[in-house]
Amino acid sequence: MKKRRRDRLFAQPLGNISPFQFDDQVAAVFDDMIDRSVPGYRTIIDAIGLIACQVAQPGSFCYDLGCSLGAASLSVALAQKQPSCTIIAVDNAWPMLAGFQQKLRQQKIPPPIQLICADIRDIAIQNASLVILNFTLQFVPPTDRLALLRKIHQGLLPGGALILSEKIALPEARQQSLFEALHYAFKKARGYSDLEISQKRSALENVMIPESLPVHANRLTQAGFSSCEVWFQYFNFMSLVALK
Ligand code: GEK
Repeated sequence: MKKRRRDRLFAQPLGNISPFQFDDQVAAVFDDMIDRSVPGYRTIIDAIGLIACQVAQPGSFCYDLGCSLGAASLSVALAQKQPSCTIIAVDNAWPMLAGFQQKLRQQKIPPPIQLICADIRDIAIQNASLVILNFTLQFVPPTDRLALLRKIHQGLLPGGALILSEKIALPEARQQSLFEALHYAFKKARGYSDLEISQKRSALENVMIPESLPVHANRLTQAGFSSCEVWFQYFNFMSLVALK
C-alpha cells in the first residue's frame, strides 16, 4: 500500500486564491486532506460498510455519488460477506476517479465496482438498494439539490436507503460560531496552520455550500423519503440515513 501524501496545498501564501477544484494536486493528497479536515471521517466510512450490509439487496445497485478516491465504495465492497450488489461509483473529476482506479488495481475486491466519470445530476439511478452521498451534496448548487434527491428516491427499491453526510450550518448564530471554532481547533490539532485553514476556507467559498439539518430534512421529505435519522454528528459534520 502506497504511503499517504501529506496535504500542504495551502501552506504557502497564495496571492490569488482560486476556487477549489478536485484536480490532480488535490487527488494526490486527498486521503490526508479529508481525514484531517472532516471530523469522524474514518468512522463514517467504516459505518457505511455496516449500513450497506443491512440494506444492500442481491442483484441491486449501490451508488456512491461523488466517490472521490472510493473510500465509501471500498468500505461497502469489503464489508459484504459475499458479493450481493454491484457498486456504481460516480465522480465528475477525472483526477479523483483515476486515483480510485489506481487503488482498485492494488486491492482484491470481491463485488464488481463500475467507475463512471459523469455529473451526478445527469446519470440515471435505477434498481438501487443503497445510494451514498458522502460529503458530495454540499458541492451541488442548492437549486439542483431537490431534483437530484427526487431522482435518487425514484431510483431506490422499496426499503432502499440513502446515506447523506454533510457539513452543516447551525441555525442559531452563537452555535454556528462555536461549532466553526471547534472545527478550526480540530484542524489545528491535526497540524494545519492558520494560513492553511484560512486560505482553504477562501477557496471553498461559493464552491461548498452547507445548509442546516432542518433544510436537509425538509428537502428529503419533499423528495419523497418517508423517514430520516441522523446516526452520526461530530461538531458541524453529520451523517443521516433516509429511507424510501
Ligand atoms: C468520500 N464521497 O471520500 N457530479 C459528480 N461528482 C461531483 C459533483 C457532481 N456534480 N460535485 C462534486 N463532485 C467521498 C468524498 S468529496 C468531499 C466526497 C470533500 C465530487 C467531487 O469531484 C469530489 O470528488 C466529491 O464530489 C466531493 O467518501 O472533498 O469534502
